[in-house]
Amino acid sequence: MQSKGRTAPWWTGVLTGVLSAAAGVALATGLAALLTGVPSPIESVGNRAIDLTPRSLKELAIRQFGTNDKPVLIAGVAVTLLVAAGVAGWIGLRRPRVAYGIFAALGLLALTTAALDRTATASRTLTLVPALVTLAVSLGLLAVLLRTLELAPRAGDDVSGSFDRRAFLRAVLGASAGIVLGGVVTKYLGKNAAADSRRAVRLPAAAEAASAVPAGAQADVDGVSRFITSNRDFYRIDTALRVPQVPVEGYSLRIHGMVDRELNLSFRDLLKERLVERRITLTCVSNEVGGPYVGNATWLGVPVRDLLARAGVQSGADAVKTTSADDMTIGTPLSALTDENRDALIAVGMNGEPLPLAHGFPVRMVVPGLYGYVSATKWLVDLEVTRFADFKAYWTKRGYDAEAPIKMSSRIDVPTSFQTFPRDAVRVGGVAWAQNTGIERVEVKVDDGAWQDVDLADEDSVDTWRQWSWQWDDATEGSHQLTVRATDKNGTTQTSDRARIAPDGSTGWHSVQFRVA
Ligand SMILES: Nc1nc2c(c(=O)[nH]1)N[C@H]1C(S)=C(S)[C@@H](COP(=O)(O)O)O[C@H]1N2
Ligand SMILES: [Mo]
Repeated sequence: MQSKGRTAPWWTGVLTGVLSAAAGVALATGLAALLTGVPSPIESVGNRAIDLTPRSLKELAIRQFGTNDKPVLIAGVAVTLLVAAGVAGWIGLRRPRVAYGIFAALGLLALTTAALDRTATASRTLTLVPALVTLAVSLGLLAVLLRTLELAPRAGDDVSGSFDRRAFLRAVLGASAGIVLGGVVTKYLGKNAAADSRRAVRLPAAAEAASAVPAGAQADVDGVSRFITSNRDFYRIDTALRVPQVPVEGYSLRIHGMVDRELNLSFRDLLKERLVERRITLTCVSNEVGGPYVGNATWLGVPVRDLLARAGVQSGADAVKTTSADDMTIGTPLSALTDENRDALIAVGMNGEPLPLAHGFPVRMVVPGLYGYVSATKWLVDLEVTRFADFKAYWTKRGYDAEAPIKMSSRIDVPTSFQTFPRDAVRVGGVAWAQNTGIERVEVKVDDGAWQDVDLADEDSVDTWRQWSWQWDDATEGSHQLTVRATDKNGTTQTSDRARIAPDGSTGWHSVQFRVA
């Protein structure tokens, strides 16, 4: 018998909701970690959020959080869920049915987002299991906990009642144990089939190795980027909350569409092809002027044009649509892939190693001169020869241009913002790139002074960035601004017009404030 208008304290309800949801999600996350290609419920909700997020918000997230946008999104989803669950539990003290309803709705959200999750590579049925576990565990715990909170009349007291504290405590401990178990399984027992597979890969030597990097390619100024970006430092941009797991066992690349002969190549088949090594500077369209989303690596791979020639491209095709294991679609002009003067690669190696998992293991595409979102498909599984008129790629649907050559740009690495130099040692430097065309000239100016030519480091190739350095000999004390601009080998100088990253890449000059003391 429950006395009217009285319930257990509000916080017991909140705790009930939070613990029930957290235990359900934690156990499901542990389970997902044991299965290959099955996202956890939080990831599936996050993945859906990524695909539904308007472009402007994505740009904001990248600007605000950089490559941390993923942990921030995961935390956002988790906090929202726990708040909703806490409120549901609190309401449940008076109206248990409403609480069950809210939990059922959250479970339904988990189920739908799992069903729609394009990053899942396991079977649909398996993909739904974590969401079902979440639903069952959370609802079950909610029911158990809410029952322990029902008020029973105290002996000799018919006005107030009390709930069964021992039973409540037991249930709280049970739910907490579920959370700990899920966490431990996720952290220590989680499988990564792709990591295991990668460890076993031995790449053959290149049939055509890259030439040595020219000795003078690295600008001699402390703090300027390394000419070759290490795999660890290489920027990462993708929509994958969790890196897709694509073991080489069972891997196959399908080449089809407007071709005479469809090809299906296993990872071993690819390694038997003529592998060439090329240094290529990759750039993201999301790179703001002066931004970090650019990197230069040595890639090992099969020239795409070799495979296209074997497949036999039919007339009328003007595009290649590539698809990744996580269902990212990317459209690339066919001409860029068949161009004899630019080695577009189906890459398997990066800086002497198999591709890192986050950079597309086991196979990705790399095309000199095109922004990543129109060329650099990671976890590549499907290549279709087609026409631009016949499809829209992921980012094209979201307002970015279908074709996007990398825009010439230059960046100041030294000084960093508000760095202070002694007057006799104002040495600055950075990088400039104009893939496919090459950098001819870089100039800097201090404040509103005249443009001055810098020292250009040696060129490696037109497809790699070029470093530069400059010394300000008659430096004056005080605060200054350094600005840089580049000119390519066609004689075009970087425009000062500021363009935003959408729809086809930023423009403008990079400036940095510094001090001379
Ligand atoms: N599967 C997949 N491939 C992808 C992307 C992605 O989101 N998913 N992002 C592209 C973009 S926008 C860029 S700039 C490059 C970045 O490659 P990196 O992370 O190895 O630097 O990958 C491209 N390939
Ligand atoms: Mo990108």
